[in-house]
Amino acid sequence: MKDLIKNEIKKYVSESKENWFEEINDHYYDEPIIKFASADDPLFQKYKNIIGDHHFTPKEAFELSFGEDSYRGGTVISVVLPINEKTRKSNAVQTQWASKEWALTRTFGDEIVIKGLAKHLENFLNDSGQRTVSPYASKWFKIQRDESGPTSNWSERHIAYAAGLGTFSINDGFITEKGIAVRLISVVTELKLTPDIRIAKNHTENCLLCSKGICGVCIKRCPVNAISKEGHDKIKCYKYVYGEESSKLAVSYGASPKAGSGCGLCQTGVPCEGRNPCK
Ligand code: B12
Ligand code: SF4
Ligand code: SF4
Repeated sequence: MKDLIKNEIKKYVSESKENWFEEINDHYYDEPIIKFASADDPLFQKYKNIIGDHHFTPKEAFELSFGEDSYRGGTVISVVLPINEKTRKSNAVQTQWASKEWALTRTFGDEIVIKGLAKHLENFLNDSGQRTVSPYASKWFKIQRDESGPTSNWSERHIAYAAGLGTFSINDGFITEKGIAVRLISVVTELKLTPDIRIAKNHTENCLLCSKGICGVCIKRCPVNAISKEGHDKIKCYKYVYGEESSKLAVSYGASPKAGSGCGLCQTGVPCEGRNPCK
């Protein structure tokens, strides 16, 4: 069953017209990596302390969609979507703002491809008789503000960490075997599958600065000094990534003003861009 699910996701990414990016005559996202976590993994409960009480466990996410007492255990499926190399290279030469390709990926890749894949996987499993929900595509998904910046009630990076897909970094970005320039999506299903094993020794193992004390290239790449050896200033980053200039730039590129241009300079032109730099 795991192979069937993986093949369905890979087929969607390679064949769906939504993933075709005219601007580069190639896909928005390359072949995905897919892993599985038990919905009862105790780490999800620990996220209530690590992230905050507002962050839902898989059980809560499932019951928000299928009603109280509907949960009988299951699996969280997490997917890494690597950003196309042509898009990555276009952003790697930028020094202030996102490239056109990066900005169009932010609008169309995120809103159409990622949401489309989430709905596709949800429908595929529901049609096979396994109740499934994609938090990102559900009505209850929310981003709120706390004192350190925006935070959601379903953090895809924490879900991917639980599934053993990689680790966080000094700039908060999630470094996978296909690097940091990726997007993430997940679903919660009642289907019970063998979980993958988390091999990372800690939650920042794949970052050269966090684990070996070297690198720091992303610190120099950030145009607003939102990254330091102490970590990532989310409010500074948020103001830049979603500010007025970013909206105007997005419109000039033909992207959505609400999505903004994005930035991602800390995810491109860095040693962890397309690979795990610690390997
Ligand atoms: C809100 C948000 C933002 C906010 C805040 C980001 C943040 N750090 O939380 C702002 C506006 C700043 C932002 C910016 C960007 N974002 Co954004 N954003 C989100 C969103 C919607 C929610 C994130 C969230 O809930 N965070 C929760 C907080 C608590 O996470 P955190 O503070 O990073 O967590 C730390 C602690 O938990 C700590 N920790 C301490 N102890 C322990 C112990 C353990 C065991 C663990 C696991 C962790 C841990 O480690 C973490 C890292 O320091 C997600 C989509 C989603 N639903 O997940 C996308 C998402 C995170 N964004 C993404 C991207 C691509 C971007 C941008 C590049 C913009 C762009 N598109 O050009 C920048 C990159 C900024 C950066 N350096 O990471 C991608 C990330 C891809 C990746 N490889 O990491 C996501 C996952 C979207 C997606 N679907 O793919 N984003
Ligand atoms: S550029 Fe270097 S310091 Fe920054 S996240 Fe990547 S590996 Fe870590
Ligand atoms: S997304 Fe841009 S502003 Fe935010 S931390 Fe990365 S480089 Fe800095």
